[in-house]
Amino acid sequence: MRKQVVIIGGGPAGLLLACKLLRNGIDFVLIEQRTKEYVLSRIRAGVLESGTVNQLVEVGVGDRLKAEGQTHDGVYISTSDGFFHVNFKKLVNKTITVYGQTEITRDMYDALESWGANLIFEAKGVDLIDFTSDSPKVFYQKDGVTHEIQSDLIIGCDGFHGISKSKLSDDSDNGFSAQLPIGWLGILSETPPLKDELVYSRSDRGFALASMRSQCLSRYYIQVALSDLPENWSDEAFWHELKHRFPAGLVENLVMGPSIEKSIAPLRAYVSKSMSRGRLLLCGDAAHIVPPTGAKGLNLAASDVHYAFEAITGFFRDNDQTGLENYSTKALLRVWKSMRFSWWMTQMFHTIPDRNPFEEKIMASELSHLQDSIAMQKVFSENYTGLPY
Ligand code: RFL
Ligand code: PHB
Repeated sequence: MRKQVVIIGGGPAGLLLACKLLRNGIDFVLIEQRTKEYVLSRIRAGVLESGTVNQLVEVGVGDRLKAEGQTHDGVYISTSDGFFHVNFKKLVNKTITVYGQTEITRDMYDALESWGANLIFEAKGVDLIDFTSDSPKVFYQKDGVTHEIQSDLIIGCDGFHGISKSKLSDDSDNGFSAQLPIGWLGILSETPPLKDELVYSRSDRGFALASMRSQCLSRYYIQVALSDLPENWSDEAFWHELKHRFPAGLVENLVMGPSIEKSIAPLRAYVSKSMSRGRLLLCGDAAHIVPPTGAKGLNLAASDVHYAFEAITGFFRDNDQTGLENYSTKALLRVWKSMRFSWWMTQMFHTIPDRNPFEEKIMASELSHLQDSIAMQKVFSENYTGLPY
């Protein structure tokens, strides 16, 4: 098989790029190692920046998002003393949209299938070679048969555990990373959300977040030790702990119910030194992982795709390689700014075991500064709603 582009990975990054290429007549194949059902069952992101929403709408997959996504003007922030609201709309005239990653992924798969896109599922043993030459190749196995695809470009959208990331350098140390000794225990429950908008909480017992997917589907998280396991937490224990991480006045009307999903996500940070090598470009979690505080992961995948698409069209339309050469520098600039924000929010909201009492005081003071200063709230709003591309 010969294609202009091979996309490896069918998560949000790979799917968004596929939609863009298809709409612009660039011939591609997307190969995903799992089944579609498996990809759709992963409960992850919930908050979209306007840049992400705009891209989805522009590419023609925004109808359900526009109809069912909830626009939020701000977020609530709760402290040990009470809570306050940061109003993005008023401060920076921007909003966010609450719409699940599962739904975006479903919308993009539905659209791509109806447009007749070339999608290959359950591709095993994926490997890529010759990407520093003009004719890179991708191999995969399906139903016991090995396939070879020759292409002009390979776009690695295969997440943090994918193969593409390992191809970027010859040594194993390809990036900058930090691991926190904590994770987020998350549950999904068919109950109305705590409030009309998200509530981030810093408490003496650790971080908590009240999020949502719709008016009858809530997503809650509490900070736990990295070594903890979901099976250690009954629903009762989860709700009990959650209630103790918000001020009493805020949770008196909390509606509790059985969890329909329960999992722990580690809090880690990783940024690749480079996001490209020759004819191989990385997008999304394949190139970086941000801690979930601030909801930047999926949104960064979308901004990477925006830059990658510019480079790809420049290459095929104008026969110009400059975009490919500049892709990594351009994308990394925005990645590091989002990482800075996520890292700062993570440090400010969590109690981190190896931090000393002085450092805890400084972080509590960051939060009270945010509460008191309109200038700080403006900076927060600008970052939370998404920096420009
Ligand atoms: P994905 O979603 O991991 O998709 C990669 C795909 O590649 C496939 N794959 C391969 N395919 C072929 N060959 C191989 N060798 C392959 N290896 C892997 C995988 O099966 C998979 O289908 O990466 P992508 O597309 O870059 O998307 C990134 C986002 O999924 C991620 O950043 C977000 O989910 C992060 N995130 C959030 N981001 C937000 O913007 N807003 C949020 O509110 C938000 N909340 C979250 C989150 C992530 C969380 N977890 C579980 C880490 C909340 C949580 C709890
Ligand atoms: C979510 O709803 O899953 C969510 C919301 C905000 C975050 C992270 C995750 O910062």
